[in-house]
Amino acid sequence: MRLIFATSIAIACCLALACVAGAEEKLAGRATGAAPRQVKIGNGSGALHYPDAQKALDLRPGDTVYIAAGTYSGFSLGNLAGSAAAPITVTCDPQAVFTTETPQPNEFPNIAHVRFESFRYENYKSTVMHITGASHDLLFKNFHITNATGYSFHIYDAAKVFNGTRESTFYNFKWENVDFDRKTNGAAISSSDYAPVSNLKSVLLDFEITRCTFKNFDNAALAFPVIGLDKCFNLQVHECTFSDIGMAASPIGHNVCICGSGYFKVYNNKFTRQWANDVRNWPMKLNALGYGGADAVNRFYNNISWEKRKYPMYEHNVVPQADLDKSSGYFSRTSSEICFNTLYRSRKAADSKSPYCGQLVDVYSPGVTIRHNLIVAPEADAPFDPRQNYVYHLGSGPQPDLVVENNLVFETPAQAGLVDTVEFVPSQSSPARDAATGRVEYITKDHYNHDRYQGAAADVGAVESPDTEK
Ligand SMILES: [Ca+2]
Repeated sequence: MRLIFATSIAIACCLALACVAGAEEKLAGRATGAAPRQVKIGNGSGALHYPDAQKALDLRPGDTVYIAAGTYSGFSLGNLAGSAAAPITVTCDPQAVFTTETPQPNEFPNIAHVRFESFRYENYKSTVMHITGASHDLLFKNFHITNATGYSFHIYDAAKVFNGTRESTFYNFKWENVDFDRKTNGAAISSSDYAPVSNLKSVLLDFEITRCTFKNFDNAALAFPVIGLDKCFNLQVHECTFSDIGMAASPIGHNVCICGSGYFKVYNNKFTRQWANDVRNWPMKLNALGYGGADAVNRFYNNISWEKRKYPMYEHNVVPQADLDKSSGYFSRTSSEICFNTLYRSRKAADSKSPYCGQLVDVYSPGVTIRHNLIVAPEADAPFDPRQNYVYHLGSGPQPDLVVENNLVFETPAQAGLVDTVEFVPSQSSPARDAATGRVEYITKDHYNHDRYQGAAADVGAVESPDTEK
């Protein structure tokens, strides 16, 4: 990336920064085809407020906005569009940090083809970004958010109601290498409005969250998920780590890592010491724009979960028929496929006020397939009972279209033949080795992105052991 600082602009900018709060470059309109440039904003303190950024900063596709070193309370940026070929980048000096003890507006209306990179929020008692309007094709990369409260990324606009067009949705959002550490009272990434799914407000398409870490979440009063996305179709969460996700006392001690309605692809993640479900999904597909076909199903695979407390890894919930009936035919139920996961040492929640249920999957509605999962030392706080079903729990009675095949349960890691409970690799003599049958066509790699089908067959569980015969 070129960092262009026309000399005269840079000098003007530096002079302005010396004396004017929130200084910015004011430039005459540039000729079409002008080289991309960098625009520096911020004078080291205060809130950065650019509700009409394109015009105010004279930005064109390919340009970069650079936030100067300093300590800022908030950042708002609206009405800004790059292009698919030349997105606009908004980035920070390594010595720039955002901190606040009071909620900030931080509004981001109508932003498209913008990449936000290298942001640091510390002791941030506010929403980081509230995204509204005609916003799409956004990247959030290399964020470090510590000791934050509230919704950090809140993508929600009550005025945005789905009418069958892509333009009436939020689409193509991606978070990459975004780290959260210490978080209370609000989801990290959320669209939830707690309204019925049928209201068609703020439909989300093609969201991706990858290589992010979420740790030390502790919601004191209400149970907030880590990621809470409703009416979200084709959410992909992969290669993320969730750890030490805390409890809420009300109504019962629980939490959720990834929660919402729609259909999600959740794979190659690690979950540990979380109170409750890794995924709790209200399964729906969208009968429009290509989100209602054969791939419009939930897929949860190659995940490892250990020291999980209270609830199953995956919960397939039920969308109320009344909500589907009110969705103008746009929403209908879909299924879930839970394959090749490893579950180790699920545990009771010490302060839980409701029954403990530590199976792999909680099934509340039809259409669940559970294959090739490895369960080791289930319910670590209770004696192992070989007659118990540790694979699935029927939370509201028997369900049709339930397929359960070839899952393995062992009392101890030694019996499962795991090399260790750090990497969870089956040893050469493990009964999980080559114990899968056939192939799941969309699963070609294991948890560590090694070939899924080594040796005579795939191994049961998230990790494929190396084929030493090669
Ligand atoms: Ca194998």
